[in-house]
Amino acid sequence: MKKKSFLSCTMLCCIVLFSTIPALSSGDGMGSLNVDIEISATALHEWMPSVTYNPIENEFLVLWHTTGVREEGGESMYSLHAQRISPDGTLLEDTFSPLTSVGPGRRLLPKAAHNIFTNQYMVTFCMEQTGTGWDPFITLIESDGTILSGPLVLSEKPTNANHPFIAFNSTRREYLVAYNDSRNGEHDIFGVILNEEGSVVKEDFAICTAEGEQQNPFVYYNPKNDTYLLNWEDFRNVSTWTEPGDIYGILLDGEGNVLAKDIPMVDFGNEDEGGQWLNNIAYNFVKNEFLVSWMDTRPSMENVGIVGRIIKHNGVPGGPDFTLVDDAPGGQFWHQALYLQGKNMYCAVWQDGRNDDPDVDIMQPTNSDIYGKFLSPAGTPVGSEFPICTDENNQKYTVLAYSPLMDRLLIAWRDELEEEVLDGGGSGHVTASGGNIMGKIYGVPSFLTFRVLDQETGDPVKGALALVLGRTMPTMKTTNVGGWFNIAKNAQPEGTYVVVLLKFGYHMTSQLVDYTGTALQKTIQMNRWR
Ligand SMILES: [Ca+2]
Ligand SMILES: [Ca+2]
Ligand SMILES: [Ca+2]
Ligand SMILES: [Ca+2]
Repeated sequence: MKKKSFLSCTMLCCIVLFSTIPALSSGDGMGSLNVDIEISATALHEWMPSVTYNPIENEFLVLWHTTGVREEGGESMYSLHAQRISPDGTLLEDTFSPLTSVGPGRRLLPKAAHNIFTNQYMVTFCMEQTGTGWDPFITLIESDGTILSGPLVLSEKPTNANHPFIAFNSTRREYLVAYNDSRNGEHDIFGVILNEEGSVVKEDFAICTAEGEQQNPFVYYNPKNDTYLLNWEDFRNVSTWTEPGDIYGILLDGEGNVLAKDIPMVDFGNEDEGGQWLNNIAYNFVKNEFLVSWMDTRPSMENVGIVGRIIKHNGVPGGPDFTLVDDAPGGQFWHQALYLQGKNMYCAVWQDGRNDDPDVDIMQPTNSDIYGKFLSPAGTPVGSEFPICTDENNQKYTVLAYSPLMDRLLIAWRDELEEEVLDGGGSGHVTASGGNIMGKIYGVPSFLTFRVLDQETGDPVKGALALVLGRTMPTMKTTNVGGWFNIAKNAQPEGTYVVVLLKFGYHMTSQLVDYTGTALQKTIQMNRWR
């Protein structure tokens, strides 16, 4: 043991020494890796993808629902589907369904939240049942897609619940699911808190029951304060959701109690107010504040654009709202934004009409595309907007998730198809059309990606120090919660490298690897002291 300790000390001294050497010049940047993925292109009509990143397995989960090409009320009409995707864009195993069976009811809008403690996903969706109509459900699945429990109905009322959204509470190891339903007449926002086994902790409770319609809740969990920020489309000031509404929000504590109620995220009552729909929330871990954003039709916009606002951790606006995306011709709307840890930037992706016929109705586009941009923590542009998909016809409903380990985004969307047989309904109030789910890995290429596992248990070894030495400056990394570390490609010369791993309680481990110019991917096992 003494000899090992001496070796470890020597290594640590080396690390201290090496860490004083300045870093190499910048390597390949964001977007140098750009991989197109056909996620699902069956004869069914694929709709509305959602994407979740799993830091334990270092992979993405994409969920969607399908319609069409089936008998009315038949077994698999409106079914749910899932696909695991690696950070290099490889489809992992086959598509699977997060439901054990498919009944006669239609089901749609699946969204997942990942639990880093159990490495499971809770999936929420809406399903149509005889007697009660649309109800919100959850199901619990393993990271490999194995179904553990569910479907469990969260609220069974004949009130057309819809637009479910889910967030994981990493402090309490619970989930909050929010949705809208009309048990009180017009749509209100309700929620349920569940534990990580899928049992209800706080039964179906009212989140916003203001006058008029409130719908389409978005939920973000803030682990620093153990709070949830929600926002939704709010039509308290108009007669229905097709008229120009607003975005309101609420701040809840970890138990679901109200901390700040009726947060008007967009100011109502000014001349330039316009209509707001399609809300989003991103969370800046460093500043402990939120970027909320939405589609906006205010008269000062060129056509339709995206507007955002900083909301502080206590629910108070950090300043006035500002234009996030509006520079190009045509409409920019269906969007998602998130914060990129480590980069200290936001990324937004959206459906863009700049390449479409200028006279086209925004709701009936003929050539919409997907674009993206990076933004500073204050919401100002970083670099120029970049095209993500400008293929013929319509690309819509774009979403994204981020792997901080790989510094890569998975961006997914629906590619509308004219040639697919149009048989069967659309998706809710959305017009029927054929389509597929397509995607892109957009990010930074790798030099080396390793996963470190305990030899005995096979569990990830997190917090291990990894030192990579060779024909370039030494690089030091720490393994993440899944035992992974990754080094970005940075003009490393081909040749032999040595990877040294250190962690208290484990024998020092080293491995020689040959780098031939293509990304190295390996698993290393570490042995515990005895
Ligand atoms: Ca209401
Ligand atoms: Ca408004
Ligand atoms: Ca297009
Ligand atoms: Ca299809």
